[in-house]
Amino acid sequence: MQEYFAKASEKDITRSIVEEFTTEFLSYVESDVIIVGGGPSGLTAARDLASNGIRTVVLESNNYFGGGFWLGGYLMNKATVRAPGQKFFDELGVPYKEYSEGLYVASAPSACSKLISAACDAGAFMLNMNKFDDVVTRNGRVAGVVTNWTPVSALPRAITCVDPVALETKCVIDATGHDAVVANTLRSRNMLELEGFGPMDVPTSEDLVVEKTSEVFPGLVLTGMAVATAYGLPRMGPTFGSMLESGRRAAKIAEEIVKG
Ligand code: 48F
Repeated sequence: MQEYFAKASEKDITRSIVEEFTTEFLSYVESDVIIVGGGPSGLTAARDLASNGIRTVVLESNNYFGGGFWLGGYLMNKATVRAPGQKFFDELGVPYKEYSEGLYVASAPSACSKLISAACDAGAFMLNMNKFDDVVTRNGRVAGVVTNWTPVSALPRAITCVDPVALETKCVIDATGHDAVVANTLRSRNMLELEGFGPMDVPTSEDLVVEKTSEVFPGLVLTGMAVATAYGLPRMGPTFGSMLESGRRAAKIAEEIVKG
């Protein structure tokens, strides 16, 4: 047999995976910003923050990043944005067409993969298969997240006493979509009120999601559909401009928090 590949063997491959992962993980046990949820809003925030030199973690419970951005709606993979949302397609180099005046449509896999790639290239630490479990609070502020490997939550009850670990940070962004998982850990303790999202109204929802993107609790910023859940805004239709714009706004707010 002609040897086509280099001689690295199983032990070298194992060492490279474990050492590279743990080295990176250890350097992000303390970070500037942790974004929980790697959908369109979270990834946009990650890209903006990391490109400005802010040490950023994206914590995602799925194996894949992208959230609802892989599909445009109704299981059909065309992503729409209303103007001026096409500027994000321009920035990412996503081909698109103007479907009607001010309404733009692109391949969702193209847009989603380019956004994931942009967040990685900007230098965010991408931590997938990690399920957010709880917040860390200190002196009345959100100061970190408690996380565990996602498969732990699927273990039988008899062996679920697998303790998680915690990561410390200056700011957490809840980008977990409609479920607003991070904000809900505060709501369940009566530390925060969440109104729950209302019926669909795309034009109203898009504007308000961006406008209401904010720090809802010291150290906790909401972005994307989590904003609608918190403020009782109409649910979003299958369009993404406000998810991307809200992510950008969340990044600005988080950067101000980090810089004090
Ligand atoms: O739902 P998702 O795409 O959130 P988004 O950025 O965008 C919403 C749109 O996709 C769409 C819409 C507007 O067009 O209505 O729904 O607000 O992404 C949320 C991400 O959070 C992850 C989840 O897997 C997904 O990738 N997530 C949810 N719970 C957890 C989590 C958790 N406990 N820990 C970590 N990640």
